[in-house]
Amino acid sequence: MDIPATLIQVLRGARRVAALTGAGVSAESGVPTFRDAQTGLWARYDPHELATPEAFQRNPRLVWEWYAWRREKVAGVEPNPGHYALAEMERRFPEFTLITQNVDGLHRRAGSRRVLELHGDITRSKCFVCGSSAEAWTEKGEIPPRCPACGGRLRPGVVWFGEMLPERLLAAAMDAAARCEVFFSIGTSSLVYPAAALPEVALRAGATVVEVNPSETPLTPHATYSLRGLAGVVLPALLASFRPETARSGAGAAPD
Ligand code: BJW
Ligand code: ZN
Repeated sequence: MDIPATLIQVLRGARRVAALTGAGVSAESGVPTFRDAQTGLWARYDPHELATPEAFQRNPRLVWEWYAWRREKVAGVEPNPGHYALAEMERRFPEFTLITQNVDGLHRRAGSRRVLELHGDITRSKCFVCGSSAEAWTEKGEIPPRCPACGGRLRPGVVWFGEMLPERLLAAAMDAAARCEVFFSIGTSSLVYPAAALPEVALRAGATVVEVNPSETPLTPHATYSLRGLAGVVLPALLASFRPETARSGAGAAPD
């Protein structure tokens, strides 16, 4: 993968960098994406029947079981070179913000220490009624299980269509997008808002916006660079192509 020389130059001098990831970054780990043909989860299931509060109210058992199946799938996969390259970027740039729409926890498992998980975490559960998070509950065979605090039904700890994103996380992501010099949009179809607004914010603030995706998205015509390829190939190549002028020292620092 050839990285444009002008981009390498920008990366060498960059101090504030932000990256937004989507389902595509986990595709090479074997986690199906949402909208890709054939392997996309939602090619087989209608997302609107599964990932909304209304769907949960209509058929809580179906939705709970779908998430249980996905949770199991995620537990059986490993981070890929794309996740590891992003964990390395956190060590290389003085200010690096990783923002993900993914709920699979693979960035944390790859060693990224600060991750803004905008759409939640599939391994967590919370109460549909009182909102309290539930780590443990008494198994009574009921699906979904009941909230230990109020007896309401438990639901996955993710953000569904029509729900607000965690305010503090979204504010931090917007701030990083507005302040960064380089913004990466990796493995996302750039269709779901408000996450899809983040590269728009970065562009308006004058950042260099780099898209990494094998396919075109609504962001492609606006991106400063569009690197067509798999995240697990492009991101390690990017990392190998530059050395920031202001690399951090200390444990885990990049070797020279
Ligand atoms: C590779 C690759 C490889 C493949 N390497 N790449 C403005 C206009 C219109 C509508 C709205 C609007 N603002 C808000 C809305 C409504 C809605 C929305 O955006 N709808 C759009 C569809 C139009 N947004 C919301 O409801 C959000 N809430 C909100 O806005 O609250 C305020 C509000 C409330 C009420 C009314 C109005 C406003 C919440 C959004 C929550 C999204 N939740 C989900 C489910 C999470 C839980 C779960 O996992 O089940 O999040 S939906 C789903 O989409 C999931 C994803 O995180 C998200 C994004 O998908 P992503 O990651 O981009 O995946 P794909 O599959 O779409 O794309 C994969 C890409 O990877 C492709 O491009 C491939 O080419 C690429 N790829 N292999 C690199 N190896
Ligand atoms: Zn409750």
